Amino acid sequence: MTSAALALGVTELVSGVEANTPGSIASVGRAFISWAPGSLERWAIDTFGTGDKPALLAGIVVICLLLGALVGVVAQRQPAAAPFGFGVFAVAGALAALDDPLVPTAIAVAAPMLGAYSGIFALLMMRTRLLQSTMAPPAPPATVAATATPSATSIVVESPTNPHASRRAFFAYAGGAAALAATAAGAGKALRGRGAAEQARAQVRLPAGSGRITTPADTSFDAITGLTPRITPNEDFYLIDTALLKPQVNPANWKLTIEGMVERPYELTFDEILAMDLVDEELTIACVSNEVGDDLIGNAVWTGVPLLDVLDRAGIQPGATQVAQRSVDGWTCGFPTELLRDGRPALLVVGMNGEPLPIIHGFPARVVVSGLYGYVSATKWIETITLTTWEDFDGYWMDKGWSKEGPVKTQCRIDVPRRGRTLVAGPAPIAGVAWAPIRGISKVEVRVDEGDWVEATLSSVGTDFTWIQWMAEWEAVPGEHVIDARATDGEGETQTAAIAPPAPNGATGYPRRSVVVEDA
Ligand SMILES: Nc1nc2c(c(=O)[nH]1)N[C@H]1C(S)=C(S)[C@@H](COP(=O)(O)O)O[C@H]1N2
Ligand SMILES: [Mo]
Repeated sequence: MTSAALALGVTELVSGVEANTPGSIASVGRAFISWAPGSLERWAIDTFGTGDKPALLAGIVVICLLLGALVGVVAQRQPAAAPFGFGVFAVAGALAALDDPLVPTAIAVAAPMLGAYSGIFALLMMRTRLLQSTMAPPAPPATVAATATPSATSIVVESPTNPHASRRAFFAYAGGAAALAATAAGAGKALRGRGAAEQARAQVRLPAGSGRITTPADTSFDAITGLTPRITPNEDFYLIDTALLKPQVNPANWKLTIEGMVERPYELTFDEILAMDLVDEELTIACVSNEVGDDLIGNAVWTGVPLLDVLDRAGIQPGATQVAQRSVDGWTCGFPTELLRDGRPALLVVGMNGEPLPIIHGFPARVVVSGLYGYVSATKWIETITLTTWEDFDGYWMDKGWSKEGPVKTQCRIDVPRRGRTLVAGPAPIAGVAWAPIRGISKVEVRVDEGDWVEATLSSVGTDFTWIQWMAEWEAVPGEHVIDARATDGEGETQTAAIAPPAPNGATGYPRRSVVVEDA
């Protein structure tokens, strides 16, 4: 087990030699996520979720250590098990790393190999100690001097021969190897996160005034305790992606390539993007896997260049019906080119709520397209935009049970009364948010205990591209109640009551809140 830890540690150390390269453990995790069947993958992303997925990484480490322990036990009888067992590990690790576009090939191969070599070496060394400790009677003192070179053979020859000494030596070696493993893993981590991306981000200056809400800001609804604020602060913004370790992109070594069915393929540096005409758009984006009533949705002021400006510079060819995108970590998606010309905001984004794009949200640049779920449009850490045809390209989620087109469905959420709160009888607000980006919201209604629908008051909001806050007065009477809500979009279409799960193209049904009201 210790030798397996050493193997992992050395592997992580070697892969840390190149800054910002994921370690093999992370690559295995990535491979697990992307090779898993769609449903399991969805589960893993939702469960390990919205943070950094440490649970998955810890799980991989524990499984490796347990398998390592097994190899150790078998190797006690059969030393050949050591090279065999670790060899299998190394090959699996290398395959996962080779599949990871963020890992250079040399490191993908060298890191697990050196790791495995360290593991085998440590295991065989400890095995020798252990065998000697159980050997009786003690063999005569070794005649080969302890000055022999520290190779595997010399260790066998110059070993102490007293069983107790051997046992002590075994534990000393095991302890030493464990300490070395921890040091190596730690050093690898430190090397990797040299922070070039974070430093570069700290130096980015967006145009003065970026991130301001451009339409009249009615903040009166923000006073309702528990109601979602109109603008989602960056630190509260939902986080969904397949990346176990967020790509650390140094904009100095990055460019965006525009290629495919265009007249003049070209590349844009980060500075060139910043020098273009940047605009601010307040836009709500949502994840297709958001359940009714859940919070994989957020609203921010995005600063960026209209995507059409970027693509027109390359000259889009007439037959190019799909805008395909790829991130530095190999994630892909695509949407119909015609959506760029129907009036919806579609941006190459560099700023979020007045700040440079946070690393976890795609620094240095990402795409945001109003009215489309993130899985078909919102590439973070974007690297390539390829104009192609609708038939010729399928994005990452396409063969995993999700629809090729991903328009955001009309939906609303009840925030107040808050979940799990007991109310006191009397006036109580019912409030929440509603969205139907690009169509806008014309009406929200609520009902209590499946009674008559009552129209809620809408906060004033300037565009059809954001969610709106809504509120209704309610005289709460003692007892248990259920509250439902439904939204109607700007085209007069009311959201459906039919319950559907997120797959393949977004959950439907009315949001419902159960409340208990006590006597005043
Ligand atoms: N590179 C990359 N970009 C990605 C994804 C991803 O897995 N990798 N996930 C997409 C999905 S499914 C969503 S919903 C949004 C979420 O963006 P956020 O994490 O900034 O909220 O990012 C999109 N962009
Ligand atoms: Mo998503």
